[in-house]
Amino acid sequence: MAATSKLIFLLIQGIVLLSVLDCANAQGLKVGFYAKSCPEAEAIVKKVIAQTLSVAPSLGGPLLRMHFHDCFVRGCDGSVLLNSSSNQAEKDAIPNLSLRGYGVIDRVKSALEKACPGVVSCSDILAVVARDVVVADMGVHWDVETGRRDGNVSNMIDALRNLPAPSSNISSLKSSFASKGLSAKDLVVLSGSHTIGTSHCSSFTNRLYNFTGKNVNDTDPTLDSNYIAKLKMKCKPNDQTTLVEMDPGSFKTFDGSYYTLVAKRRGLFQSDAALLDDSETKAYVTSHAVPKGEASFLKDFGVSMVNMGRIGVLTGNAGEIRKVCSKIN
Ligand code: HEM
Ligand SMILES: *[C@@H]1O[C@H](CO)[C@@H](O)[C@H](O)[C@H]1NC(C)=O
Ligand SMILES: *[C@@H]1O[C@H](CO)[C@@H](O)[C@H](O)[C@H]1NC(C)=O
Ligand SMILES: *[C@@H]1O[C@H](CO)[C@@H](O)[C@H](O)[C@H]1NC(C)=O
Ligand SMILES: *[C@@H]1O[C@H](CO)[C@@H](O)[C@H](O)[C@H]1NC(C)=O
Ligand SMILES: *[C@@H]1O[C@H](CO)[C@@H](O)[C@H](O)[C@H]1NC(C)=O
Ligand SMILES: CC(=O)N[C@H]1CO[C@H](CO)[C@@H](O)[C@@H]1O
Repeated sequence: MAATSKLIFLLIQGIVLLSVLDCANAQGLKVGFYAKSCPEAEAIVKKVIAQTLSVAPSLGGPLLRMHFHDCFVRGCDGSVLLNSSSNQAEKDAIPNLSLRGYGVIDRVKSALEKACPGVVSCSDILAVVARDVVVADMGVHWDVETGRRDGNVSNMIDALRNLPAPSSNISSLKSSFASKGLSAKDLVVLSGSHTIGTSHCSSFTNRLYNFTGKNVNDTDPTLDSNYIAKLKMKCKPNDQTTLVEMDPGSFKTFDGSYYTLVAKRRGLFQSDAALLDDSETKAYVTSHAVPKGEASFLKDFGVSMVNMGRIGVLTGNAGEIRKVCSKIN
């Protein structure tokens, strides 16, 4: 090959390579994956979510949380949506007992199947829904990568092993996130999700009663004692049903007030309080516990959600596009 034609060949190769790298990350996800195959996909999701939240605003929290639970168990592959069949599915694991909103995902899926049958995966629906919930709750928009495909396995034991408990300390939270390729910054940023939604008393009553196991009146010293008194009025020991706003007064607004609460030792879970036990996560909490900290949190949140949305994804020919989100094809 003559020197010039060889150079041209290398140049073209370089351009092809660059354009491939440009629109897709290493795992084959990209923003606008459905632009050709289902151009209305994201608009359809947005519309169903807006309609849903206008009549049932409290579904925002569970719908955002669902993407987290999906991604931390077998990767973001829609496994959280599968019903139990021969085995017990993730849905039946204890941390999942409080997940709601499966019917909303089914409605989104039906609308998408009508527009573009067999094209949009259930795992991508969860990722786009999570973004739309945040936007609807007055958070900020980020571009969601799509192109995930759905897995065909869901089991309860995986959920129990992979989802961090609300009683987790900082070292186990950091190692849980690290095992998914997420950093301490992702941990502190994504925990900011607790600015919306509610929790069952049972997720934190251990901090209010018999914390040390010695005396029924022992409480968690890392929780503000005035706040303990308020929480005790709402939550009696062994209460399994009462719901408490995690960010009282603004639980429907996706803002930075989570960090103000945590800095005041009013984070609801031990996992929230634990963010003060590591220098990096603590610095993030304190520097965002001020009004001007909010904008940078909202920006960071989109970045960390994209990171979370890449965990263990199936792309290309792996997995399948489920027709119904609660069962494999
Ligand atoms: C860092 C480890 C985390 C722990 C230990 C944790 C734990 C919990 C617990 C125990 C609840 C209350 C469930 C209930 O009792 O009803 C909850 C609620 C929630 N979590 Fe987390 N979470 C963590 C991280 C995340 C992440 C990464 C996200 C999203 C990206 C998230 C989003 C939410 C939302 C939106 C709610 C409210 C759900 C509702 O309104 O029903 N959490 N979390
Ligand atoms: C999965 O379970 C839900 C709730 O029990 C039910 O409404 C739905 O129809 C089930 N899906 C399938 C495919 O059986
Ligand atoms: C953190 O929690 C893990 C798991 O429960 C435990 O093994 C570890 O000893 C705890 N670390 C500290 C510093 O308490
Ligand atoms: C407090 O916790 C200890 C240890 O778990 C338990 O043995 C005891 O029965 C509890 N006491 C009450 C009043 O719940
Ligand atoms: C717990 O506190 C209540 C109310 O202050 C008190 O009546 C009770 O005696 C205390 N119980 C114990 C075991 O200290
Ligand atoms: C699940 O998916 C894998 C890989 O895509 C495939 O080899 C396997 O046969 C599937 N299992 C079922 C039960 O569909
Ligand atoms: C979504 C889901 O499966 N929720 C169930 C969790 O467990 C409780 C108690 O067993 C059920 O009532 C919910 O339907």
